[in-house]
Amino acid sequence: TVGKTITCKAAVAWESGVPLSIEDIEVLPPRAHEVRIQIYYTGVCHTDAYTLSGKDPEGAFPIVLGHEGAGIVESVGEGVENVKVGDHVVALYTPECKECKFCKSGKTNLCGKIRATQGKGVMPDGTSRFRCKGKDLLHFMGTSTFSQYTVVADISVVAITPEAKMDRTCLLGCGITTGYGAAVVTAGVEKGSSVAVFGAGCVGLSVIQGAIKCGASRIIVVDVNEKKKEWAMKFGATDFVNPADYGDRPIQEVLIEMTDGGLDYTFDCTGVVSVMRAALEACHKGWGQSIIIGVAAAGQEISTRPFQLVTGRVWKGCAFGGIKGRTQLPDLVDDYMTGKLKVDEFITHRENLNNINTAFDQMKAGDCIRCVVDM
Ligand code: NAD
Ligand code: AHE
Ligand code: ZN
Repeated sequence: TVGKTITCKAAVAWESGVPLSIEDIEVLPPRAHEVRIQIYYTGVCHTDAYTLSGKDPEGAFPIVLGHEGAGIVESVGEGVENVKVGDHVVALYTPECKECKFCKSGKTNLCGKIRATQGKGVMPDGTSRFRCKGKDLLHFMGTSTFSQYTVVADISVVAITPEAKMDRTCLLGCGITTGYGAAVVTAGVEKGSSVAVFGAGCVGLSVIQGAIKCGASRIIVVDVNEKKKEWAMKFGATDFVNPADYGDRPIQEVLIEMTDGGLDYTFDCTGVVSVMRAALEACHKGWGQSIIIGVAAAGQEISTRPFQLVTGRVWKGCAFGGIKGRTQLPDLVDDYMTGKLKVDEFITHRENLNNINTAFDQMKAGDCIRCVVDM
């Protein structure tokens, strides 16, 4: 198939707010510095549902969604040196070129090289590699993992050990890495710290893992879904707080009281702007840091009294946990292989590509941490 167009199945989002439809699509060969990957497994993340809903200002249609995928390199274009045919890989929605001012700054994992075209849903040369029913389909987050074959920029892919099962490693393409990295890299939680995690989905539970790795002594999980208590405790939280148990009382007040003045670190893993505010205000005066991970809908804004920052609280955020995919993801996979990082535990549901819309329904139902789709 090298150099040829491949026809395969993909879940196509023709327009916003409508379920995905399984189509035969054509996937063109990779051009220079591009890689064609056979996707074996993909996770479904809330961000896919968010873009499908039409609330993402960057969302455009028709598009092949999906950004949490693992597979094997089928072919490579001219000049590709970082991966070869047969490599087991994870797709990276946060690429790493190692050359741009972002990559060289040592201050961020955000890479600037292809961000503009990625946001427009096209490959770095401005065109698409997907065709269906005579139309071009857009790419999503530089990855489009809801297709049996996808084409990505070479900087948007990393090879990992073939020993790791792909139905697990796909989850390192977003949710798990995001939460874990937010605690370990972005916040740099110190030993003995107190931490509050708002939202115990895949991202929040992964923040717990990261906080434990850093030696946090108290980890309070806040979630409106009582069923998440068991999940939080299983991952090592020390306390669970359900805001519904406190009526109208602002939850930041409850947390400040529980912790003698507030937390060292808080994480928003909900995407709800009022929760982001509570997370910031639950931080300890003088040094508490709040990290925004959740993606809020278009038009939503955060607010607080500036006094909260004047008195030493820090508000920040991260994408992909601040993790540099090509440099750091292989080590995370190794941590998984040696039992230092939980991954299997996150998989609560499985579906085949034909039933991918069921995976979206499960995600909304509240008892799903991650659904892995077998391509
Ligand atoms: P999820 O839906 O599985 O988990 C969210 C949790 O938040 C749920 O358990 C829900 O009950 C809880 N919640 C909702 N409203 C709440 C409230 N008002 N107070 C307390 N808890 C509340 O989602 P997820 O897959 O874990 O993702 C979490 C968020 O992170 C989403 O917004 C997603 O789009 C975003 N995300 C961001 C990045 C990034 O790189 N920044 C990466 C992955 C996901
Ligand atoms: N496109 C949206 C923002 C969506 C967003 O914030 N995406 C995160 C990853 S979420 C993964 O589940 C991200 O990587 N952000 C950094 C970036 O460069 O996109 C919007 O509001 O326009
Ligand atoms: Zn995601």
